[in-house]
Amino acid sequence: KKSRSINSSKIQIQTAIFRGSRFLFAVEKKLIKGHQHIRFERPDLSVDELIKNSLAFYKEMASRRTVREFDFRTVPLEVMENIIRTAGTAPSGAHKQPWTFCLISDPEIKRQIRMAAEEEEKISYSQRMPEEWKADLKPLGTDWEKPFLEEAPYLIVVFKQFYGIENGEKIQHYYVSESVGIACGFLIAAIHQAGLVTVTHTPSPMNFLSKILGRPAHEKPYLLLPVGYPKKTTYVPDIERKELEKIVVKY
Ligand code: IYR
Repeated sequence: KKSRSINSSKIQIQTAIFRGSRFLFAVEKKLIKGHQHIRFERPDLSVDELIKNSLAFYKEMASRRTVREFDFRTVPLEVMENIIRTAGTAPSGAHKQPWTFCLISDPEIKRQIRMAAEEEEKISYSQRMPEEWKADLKPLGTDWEKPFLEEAPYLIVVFKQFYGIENGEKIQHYYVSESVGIACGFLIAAIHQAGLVTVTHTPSPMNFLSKILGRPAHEKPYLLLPVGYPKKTTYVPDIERKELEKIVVKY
Protein backbone atom coordinates (compact mmCIF):
# COMPACT_ATOMS: atom_id res chain seq x y z
CA LYS A 1 0.00 0.00 0.00
CA LYS A 2 1.62 3.22 -1.17
CA SER A 3 0.57 6.50 0.31
CA ARG A 4 1.34 10.14 -0.34
CA SER A 5 0.79 12.97 2.13
CA ILE A 6 -0.95 16.25 1.44
CA ASN A 7 -1.36 18.50 4.47
CA SER A 8 -2.72 16.21 7.16
CA SER A 9 -4.39 13.81 4.75
CA LYS A 10 -2.92 10.92 2.82
CA ILE A 11 -3.91 9.53 -0.53
CA GLN A 12 -3.79 5.78 -0.35
CA ILE A 13 -4.07 3.48 -3.32
CA GLN A 14 -6.28 0.51 -2.57
CA THR A 15 -7.52 -2.38 -4.64
CA ALA A 16 -11.01 -3.75 -4.86
CA ILE A 17 -12.68 -6.53 -6.80
CA PHE A 18 -15.55 -5.53 -9.04
CA ARG A 19 -17.29 -8.09 -11.27
CA GLY A 20 -14.41 -10.48 -10.86
CA SER A 21 -11.63 -8.05 -11.85
CA ARG A 22 -9.25 -6.25 -9.56
CA PHE A 23 -9.00 -2.50 -9.94
CA LEU A 24 -7.17 0.32 -8.22
CA PHE A 25 -8.76 3.30 -6.56
CA ALA A 26 -7.54 6.17 -4.44
CA VAL A 27 -8.87 6.92 -0.96
CA GLU A 28 -8.07 10.09 0.87
CA LYS A 29 -7.44 9.29 4.52
CA LYS A 30 -7.17 11.65 7.43
CA LEU A 31 -6.59 11.31 11.16
CA ILE A 32 -9.35 13.17 13.01
CA LYS A 33 -9.13 13.26 16.83
CA GLY A 34 -6.70 10.37 16.58
CA HIS A 35 -8.99 8.16 14.51
CA GLN A 36 -8.68 7.22 10.86
CA HIS A 37 -11.27 8.80 8.58
CA ILE A 38 -11.82 8.49 4.85
CA ARG A 39 -12.96 11.18 2.46
CA PHE A 40 -16.66 10.79 1.65
CA GLU A 41 -18.18 12.32 -1.45
CA ARG A 42 -21.60 12.30 -3.06
CA PRO A 43 -22.51 13.82 -6.42
CA ASP A 44 -23.41 17.48 -5.99
CA LEU A 45 -26.85 17.48 -7.59
CA SER A 46 -28.84 20.44 -8.86
CA VAL A 47 -32.11 21.28 -7.14
CA ASP A 48 -33.96 19.98 -10.20
CA GLU A 49 -32.25 16.64 -9.79
CA LEU A 50 -33.09 16.61 -6.07
CA ILE A 51 -36.76 17.16 -6.89
CA LYS A 52 -36.75 14.55 -9.63
CA ASN A 53 -34.98 11.94 -7.44
CA SER A 54 -37.07 12.51 -4.33
CA LEU A 55 -40.31 12.34 -6.30
CA ALA A 56 -39.24 9.21 -8.19
CA PHE A 57 -38.27 7.44 -4.95
CA TYR A 58 -41.50 8.50 -3.26
CA LYS A 59 -43.51 7.07 -6.17
CA GLU A 60 -41.54 3.83 -6.05
CA MET A 61 -42.13 3.45 -2.31
CA ALA A 62 -45.77 4.50 -2.57
CA SER A 63 -46.33 1.58 -4.97
CA ARG A 64 -45.40 -0.88 -2.19
CA ARG A 65 -48.20 -2.91 -0.67
CA THR A 66 -48.24 -5.57 1.99
CA VAL A 67 -49.09 -8.83 0.24
CA ARG A 68 -50.12 -12.05 1.98
CA GLU A 69 -50.43 -14.34 -1.04
CA PHE A 70 -47.29 -15.67 -2.68
CA ASP A 71 -46.48 -17.40 -5.93
CA PHE A 72 -44.80 -20.79 -5.56
CA ARG A 73 -41.94 -19.75 -7.91
CA THR A 74 -38.63 -19.52 -6.16
CA VAL A 75 -36.24 -16.57 -6.12
CA PRO A 76 -32.45 -16.83 -6.66
CA LEU A 77 -30.51 -16.97 -3.40
CA GLU A 78 -28.34 -14.13 -4.75
CA VAL A 79 -31.36 -11.80 -4.72
CA MET A 80 -32.11 -12.64 -1.10
CA GLU A 81 -28.47 -12.09 -0.17
CA ASN A 82 -28.46 -8.67 -1.84
CA ILE A 83 -31.65 -7.72 0.00
CA ILE A 84 -30.14 -8.73 3.35
CA ARG A 85 -26.90 -6.92 2.47
CA THR A 86 -29.01 -3.80 1.94
CA ALA A 87 -30.69 -4.21 5.34
CA GLY A 88 -27.18 -4.45 6.79
CA THR A 89 -26.37 -0.97 5.46
CA ALA A 90 -28.72 0.58 8.05
CA PRO A 91 -27.27 2.94 10.64
CA SER A 92 -27.10 1.52 14.17
CA GLY A 93 -26.23 2.63 17.70
CA ALA A 94 -22.42 3.06 17.88
CA HIS A 95 -22.28 1.10 14.60
CA LYS A 96 -22.74 -2.16 16.51
CA GLN A 97 -25.08 -3.63 13.85
CA PRO A 98 -27.07 -5.56 16.48
CA TRP A 99 -29.01 -7.78 14.07
CA THR A 100 -29.18 -11.33 12.75
CA PHE A 101 -31.20 -12.19 9.65
CA CYS A 102 -32.19 -15.86 9.46
CA LEU A 103 -32.93 -16.79 5.85
CA ILE A 104 -35.10 -19.88 5.56
CA SER A 105 -35.96 -21.85 2.44
CA ASP A 106 -36.07 -25.35 4.01
CA PRO A 107 -39.71 -26.54 3.66
CA GLU A 108 -39.53 -28.52 6.91
CA ILE A 109 -38.43 -25.48 8.92
CA LYS A 110 -41.08 -23.35 7.20
CA ARG A 111 -43.68 -25.96 8.15
CA GLN A 112 -42.56 -25.96 11.79
CA ILE A 113 -42.71 -22.15 11.88
CA ARG A 114 -46.19 -22.14 10.35
CA MET A 115 -47.48 -24.73 12.80
CA ALA A 116 -46.05 -22.90 15.83
CA ALA A 117 -47.20 -19.45 14.61
CA GLU A 118 -50.72 -20.68 13.93
CA GLU A 119 -50.90 -22.31 17.35
CA GLU A 120 -50.13 -18.94 19.02
CA GLU A 121 -52.27 -16.92 16.62
CA LYS A 122 -55.27 -19.20 17.19
CA ILE A 123 -55.09 -18.35 20.91
CA SER A 124 -54.45 -14.66 20.17
CA TYR A 125 -57.44 -14.26 17.86
CA SER A 126 -59.79 -16.27 20.08
CA GLN A 127 -58.64 -15.17 23.56
CA ARG A 128 -55.84 -12.62 23.74
CA MET A 129 -56.85 -9.82 21.39
CA PRO A 130 -59.55 -7.39 22.58
CA GLU A 131 -62.61 -6.82 20.37
CA GLU A 132 -61.47 -3.36 19.31
CA TRP A 133 -58.19 -4.76 17.98
CA LYS A 134 -59.97 -7.50 16.03
CA ALA A 135 -62.37 -4.91 14.62
CA ASP A 136 -59.40 -2.80 13.48
CA LEU A 137 -57.96 -5.80 11.64
CA LYS A 138 -61.24 -6.81 9.94
CA PRO A 139 -60.68 -4.59 6.84
CA LEU A 140 -57.22 -6.13 6.41
CA GLY A 141 -58.65 -9.64 6.41
CA THR A 142 -56.09 -11.20 8.73
CA ASP A 143 -56.85 -14.27 10.83
CA TRP A 144 -54.97 -17.04 12.65
CA GLU A 145 -54.23 -18.97 9.47
CA LYS A 146 -50.77 -18.24 8.01
CA PRO A 147 -50.39 -20.30 4.80
CA PHE A 148 -47.89 -17.72 3.50
CA LEU A 149 -45.36 -19.08 6.01
CA GLU A 150 -45.13 -22.21 3.83
CA GLU A 151 -46.02 -20.79 0.43
CA ALA A 152 -43.42 -18.03 0.21
CA PRO A 153 -40.09 -19.34 -1.12
CA TYR A 154 -38.22 -17.61 1.70
CA LEU A 155 -38.82 -16.50 5.26
CA ILE A 156 -36.58 -13.92 6.85
CA VAL A 157 -36.65 -13.91 10.65
CA VAL A 158 -34.97 -10.81 12.04
CA PHE A 159 -33.43 -11.10 15.51
CA LYS A 160 -32.25 -8.25 17.69
CA GLN A 161 -29.10 -8.84 19.70
CA PHE A 162 -29.17 -7.48 23.28
CA TYR A 163 -25.40 -7.73 23.20
CA GLY A 164 -22.78 -9.12 20.84
CA ILE A 165 -20.15 -11.78 21.37
CA GLU A 166 -16.72 -11.50 19.74
CA ASN A 167 -13.91 -13.92 20.63
CA GLY A 168 -15.93 -15.01 23.65
CA GLU A 169 -16.26 -11.42 24.93
CA LYS A 170 -19.51 -9.57 25.53
CA ILE A 171 -19.94 -6.49 23.29
CA GLN A 172 -22.28 -3.76 24.51
CA HIS A 173 -25.08 -2.83 22.05
CA TYR A 174 -27.05 0.43 22.07
CA TYR A 175 -30.49 1.50 20.81
CA VAL A 176 -31.08 -2.10 19.76
CA SER A 177 -34.81 -1.83 18.92
CA GLU A 178 -34.35 1.43 17.04
CA SER A 179 -31.40 0.04 15.05
CA VAL A 180 -33.15 -3.20 14.13
CA GLY A 181 -36.35 -1.30 13.28
CA ILE A 182 -34.42 0.91 10.85
CA ALA A 183 -32.71 -2.16 9.32
CA CYS A 184 -36.15 -3.72 8.82
CA GLY A 185 -37.25 -0.57 7.02
CA PHE A 186 -34.29 -0.91 4.69
CA LEU A 187 -35.09 -4.62 4.27
CA ILE A 188 -38.71 -3.95 3.31
CA ALA A 189 -37.64 -1.21 0.86
CA ALA A 190 -35.04 -3.56 -0.70
CA ILE A 191 -37.61 -6.37 -1.09
CA HIS A 192 -39.95 -3.96 -2.86
CA GLN A 193 -37.26 -2.41 -5.03
CA ALA A 194 -36.12 -5.87 -6.18
CA GLY A 195 -39.67 -6.52 -7.44
CA LEU A 196 -40.80 -8.86 -4.67
CA VAL A 197 -43.39 -8.59 -1.91
CA THR A 198 -43.59 -9.26 1.80
CA VAL A 199 -45.81 -8.97 4.87
CA THR A 200 -44.45 -7.84 8.24
CA HIS A 201 -45.70 -10.71 10.35
CA THR A 202 -45.52 -10.42 14.13
CA PRO A 203 -46.76 -13.63 15.70
CA SER A 204 -47.13 -13.09 19.40
CA PRO A 205 -45.49 -14.39 21.48
CA MET A 206 -42.72 -15.35 19.11
CA ASN A 207 -40.13 -17.09 21.29
CA PHE A 208 -40.88 -20.28 19.32
CA LEU A 209 -38.72 -18.82 16.55
CA SER A 210 -35.63 -18.84 18.81
CA LYS A 211 -36.28 -22.50 19.58
CA ILE A 212 -36.93 -23.67 16.01
CA LEU A 213 -33.96 -21.72 14.65
CA GLY A 214 -31.67 -22.55 17.57
CA ARG A 215 -30.78 -18.92 18.29
CA PRO A 216 -28.81 -18.02 21.43
CA ALA A 217 -30.45 -16.40 24.49
CA HIS A 218 -29.01 -12.92 23.79
CA GLU A 219 -31.00 -12.76 20.53
CA LYS A 220 -34.72 -12.03 20.52
CA PRO A 221 -37.03 -12.47 17.52
CA TYR A 222 -38.13 -9.08 16.17
CA LEU A 223 -39.97 -9.58 12.89
CA LEU A 224 -40.89 -12.38 10.49
CA LEU A 225 -41.07 -11.62 6.77
CA PRO A 226 -42.12 -14.09 4.07
CA VAL A 227 -40.59 -12.98 0.76
CA GLY A 228 -41.40 -13.92 -2.83
CA TYR A 229 -43.28 -13.04 -5.97
CA PRO A 230 -46.89 -12.08 -5.35
CA LYS A 231 -49.50 -14.64 -6.39
CA LYS A 232 -50.33 -14.01 -10.08
CA THR A 233 -53.79 -12.73 -9.21
CA THR A 234 -54.04 -11.17 -5.78
CA TYR A 235 -55.93 -8.35 -4.07
CA VAL A 236 -54.97 -5.94 -1.32
CA PRO A 237 -57.23 -3.90 0.96
CA ASP A 238 -58.62 -0.70 -0.57
CA ILE A 239 -57.00 1.61 1.95
CA GLU A 240 -55.12 4.88 1.64
CA ARG A 241 -52.11 6.43 3.27
CA LYS A 242 -52.29 9.64 5.27
CA GLU A 243 -51.55 12.70 3.17
CA LEU A 244 -48.46 14.80 3.79
CA GLU A 245 -50.50 17.51 5.53
CA LYS A 246 -51.67 14.94 8.07
CA ILE A 247 -48.19 13.69 8.94
CA VAL A 248 -45.96 16.75 8.75
CA VAL A 249 -45.81 19.72 11.11
CA LYS A 250 -43.64 22.51 9.73
CA TYR A 251 -41.94 25.02 12.00
N1 IYR B 1 -50.05 -10.62 14.90
C1 IYR B 1 -51.34 -11.04 14.38
C2 IYR B 1 -52.36 -9.94 14.45
C3 IYR B 1 -52.06 -8.71 13.67
C4 IYR B 1 -51.87 -7.53 14.35
C5 IYR B 1 -51.69 -6.37 13.68
I1 IYR B 1 -51.53 -4.65 14.71
C6 IYR B 1 -51.69 -6.34 12.27
O1 IYR B 1 -51.50 -5.16 11.59
C7 IYR B 1 -51.89 -7.52 11.59
C8 IYR B 1 -52.07 -8.72 12.29
C9 IYR B 1 -51.22 -11.59 12.96
O2 IYR B 1 -50.12 -11.59 12.41
O3 IYR B 1 -52.23 -12.03 12.41
